[in-house]
Amino acid sequence: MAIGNTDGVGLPPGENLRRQFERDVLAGLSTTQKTLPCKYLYDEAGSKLFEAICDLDDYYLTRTEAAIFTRALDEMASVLGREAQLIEPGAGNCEKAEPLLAAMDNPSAYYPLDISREILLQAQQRIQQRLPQLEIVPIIGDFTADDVWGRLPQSGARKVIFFPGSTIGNFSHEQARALLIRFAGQLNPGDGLLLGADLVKDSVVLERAYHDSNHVTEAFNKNLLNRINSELNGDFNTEAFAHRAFYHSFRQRVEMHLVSLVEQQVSVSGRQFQFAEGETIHTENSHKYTLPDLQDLLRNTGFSPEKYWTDNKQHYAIYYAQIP
Ligand code: AVI
Repeated sequence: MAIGNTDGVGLPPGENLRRQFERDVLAGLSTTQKTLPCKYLYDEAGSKLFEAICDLDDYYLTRTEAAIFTRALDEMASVLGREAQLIEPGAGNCEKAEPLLAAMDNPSAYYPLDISREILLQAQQRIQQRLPQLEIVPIIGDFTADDVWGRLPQSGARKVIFFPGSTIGNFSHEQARALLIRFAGQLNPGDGLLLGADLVKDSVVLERAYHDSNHVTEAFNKNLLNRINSELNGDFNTEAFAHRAFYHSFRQRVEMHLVSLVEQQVSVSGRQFQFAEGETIHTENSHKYTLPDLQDLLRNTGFSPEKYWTDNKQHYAIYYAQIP
């Protein structure tokens, strides 16, 4: 991941990433509430586990969003307009953009941004076969870093930033605002944003989604400990930690933690960390929004909310907003 630090200048990119990971893990395990940034959940094994989560019955987000897209695709395409260019931060395998691009009226370009070169290049080939006229330029990097946005080709076409998947929920409210302000900074009046977000709902439904009966989310969460063991010479015993996910209704978020089942000491990169029995490592927040929250977020970050689509249970929303 291209993270904007300068102290690893001259090192191979992989070594820079390892050092950043090490710094973040050592810092996160040194705070009173131990915490690890959720972006590190997605190594190769973690990304596969996340794909498996998306197929779970309990994890309603992916299929609910997909159903909204399927139902409203033509309407969305007409809102995006003729010859627009689509920019997708964190595009992954681009499977959500593909049907949208196919439905759009002669889109002028697609710029998927992601840290994973391989996955982007495979997606480029696949989409190019289906849409041979479309200009596709993959941009490799971390969309939360400045340098990536500077590499976007500039043209006069209308731009639409496509940010589905409820990824916005994994940012704190402050970070989400900063991110949308960054998006708005890339856009001109009349340009748009298509944003997918998970909505506040019954806590039983929410907690089942993050504590699924197939234990895939447990494996996803614990994989972070395996990753620390293999990349940072750690000695976490994954059996000595339990997966916990709960909805915090005041903060409107599902929190994911790893709970130490015993008092124990763990070594990472030669440093020792003590865990009391019951102490947790906070590994992820997944914020849930109401429709008015989303409108406020969009208005406070320079957008004018224009239209939204939701499912009949109002579990999930896709918002279209424009720069006025
Ligand atoms: C990627 N992100 C939107 C997922 C979510 O629902 O917050 C990550 C996830 N964590 C556990 N399950 C899924």
